[in-house]
Amino acid sequence: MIFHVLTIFPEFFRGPFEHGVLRRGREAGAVEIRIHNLRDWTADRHKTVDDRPFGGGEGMLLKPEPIFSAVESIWPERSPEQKVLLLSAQGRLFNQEIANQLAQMRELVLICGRYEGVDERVAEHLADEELSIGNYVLSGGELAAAVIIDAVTRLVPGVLGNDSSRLFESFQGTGHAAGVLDCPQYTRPADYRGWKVPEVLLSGNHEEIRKWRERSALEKTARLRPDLLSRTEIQTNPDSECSARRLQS
Ligand code: 9D3
Repeated sequence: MIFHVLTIFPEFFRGPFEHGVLRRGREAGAVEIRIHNLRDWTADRHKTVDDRPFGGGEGMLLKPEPIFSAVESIWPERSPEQKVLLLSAQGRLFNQEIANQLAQMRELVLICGRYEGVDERVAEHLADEELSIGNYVLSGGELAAAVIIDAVTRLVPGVLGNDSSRLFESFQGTGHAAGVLDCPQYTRPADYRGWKVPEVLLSGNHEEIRKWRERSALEKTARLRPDLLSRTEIQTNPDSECSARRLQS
């Protein structure tokens, strides 16, 4: 998989891809990340990438010409396995299902929005998808591009040593089994500052551990992510056993 990133801050991407899964993916030759400076596609002496909005208003917008020139020079033609993504606050909300779909592509261009936004003709006539990573205000698309590259890279075959988590998540729309969060997990020491690991986890009773994990995962989901449970069918019986099953979305 090749990721092209189009940005006015190429230096921003010095760090994020040098660690962990992203670094391994690149070293294994499974992914390649090419950073492109938008200013390289300007035609004027001042390398202008922005301009004022027609109709008035605060701030500046990214102009269309350098963005179209860059994408058209990276890909003179486009195949169905090459997608252009515009990262903007107005985009469709990125999620695990979109990550799974993007991981099927051969090559992606990620256009990082900046200032007050991007001339709408980029969204209408150049990008295949306009994506946001969440309902909060960022100062540009660079962090969003890094988030999407991380989420997609770990789904690319040959990036994770052990395939199981990758395959598992690719069956789930959200990455949460049956619409439930992971259960709380503990490692040593068994007593840290007087905060003790739940006794059952030290008991060696695998059936009791399984029940505790299922119940505590449901409790935690209800507390932190009740939205996930609205799509989950929960069954309980008198020995306080419970199980959750994801309903069809
Ligand atoms: C008048 C409201 N504007 C500023 C408060 C809207 C606005 C313009 C430009 C909000 C954010 C931005 C810059 N953000 C992005 O380019 C962006 C983004 C985001 O802000 N949130 C979540 N995902 C993304 S992806 C790109």
